[in-house]
Amino acid sequence: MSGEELTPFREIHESDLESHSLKNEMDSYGYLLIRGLLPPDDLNQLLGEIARIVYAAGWLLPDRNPLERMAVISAACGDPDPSFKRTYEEVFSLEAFHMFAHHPALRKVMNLLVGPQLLIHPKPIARLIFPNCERFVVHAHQDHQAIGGDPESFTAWMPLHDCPPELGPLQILEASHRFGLQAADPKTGYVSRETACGGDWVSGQINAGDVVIFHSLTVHAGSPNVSSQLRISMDCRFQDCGRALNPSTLVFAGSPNGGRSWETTYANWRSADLKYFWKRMPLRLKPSKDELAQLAQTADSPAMRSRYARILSQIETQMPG
Ligand SMILES: O=C(O)CCC(=O)C(=O)O
Repeated sequence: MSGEELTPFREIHESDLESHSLKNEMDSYGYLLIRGLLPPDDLNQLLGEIARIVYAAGWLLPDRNPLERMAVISAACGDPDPSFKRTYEEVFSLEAFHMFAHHPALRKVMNLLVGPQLLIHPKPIARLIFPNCERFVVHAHQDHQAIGGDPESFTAWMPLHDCPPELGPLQILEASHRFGLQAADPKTGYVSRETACGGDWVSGQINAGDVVIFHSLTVHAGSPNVSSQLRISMDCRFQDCGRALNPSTLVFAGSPNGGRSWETTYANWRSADLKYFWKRMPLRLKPSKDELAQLAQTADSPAMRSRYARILSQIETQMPG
């Protein structure tokens, strides 16, 4: 379903922000669309760095300005294609990409919503969405299904350029966070749109600088990108650091050896300020280290036992003792 057919988002302008109304809006509808929060220059700088990487990968037409993001259709790829992963790793390793999740404007809103003990989850996600490829559309799901920890956590979704309906902006099932974890396909985590509980599906144009913030139980999806351009957006997650945190948000549980690590991610960073920033915070891991050790012995499948063992060993390295 394209964003054009849906009910428009409720929206708040950056100049009208105050804690009380943000919390009320979130409680009532499960999301906030804040218009004009992020400065265009900051977005353009990050967009430029990402566009250079995807241009060099051959994803964009060579005779066009990379900032136009005109896609080479024959290069279309997405997770888990190896060609996608190679380029994604370069984007993920950008210092500017991680810094963006700590942008003061984003922090200010998150402090209003979450309180002063703000934890920014350290692994933001870049969405590099080729047009006209159904298999890259993210279908309806709840982030809590994958992220775990305390459900009182929030995702901020922001395009790095204007995102009209044809570029595939986010869609939200209003008030769906009020129904707890909803039935999902165990393999994909997708929730059926036909049976999902909530109010109206809402969507519409989301401009550069706008941010959609939603609760971890809010059902949401990407819209199909039916344009000729790559859609580049990022999403990152936030919570109160006193609430339970899934340790997998701090490590690379899918990378046994030689894959991504924080050391490979940090290899070309100029500043140490954001490296392992969470180690300086009092965190409440759930499962705890002891529970991880138990799960590494008792989880149902060998794959899950190895996964827990990998999480534990990376957590022990980060936080010995
Ligand atoms: O950007 C998309 O298409 C999907 C984003 C999403 O599912 C998320 O931010 O959790």
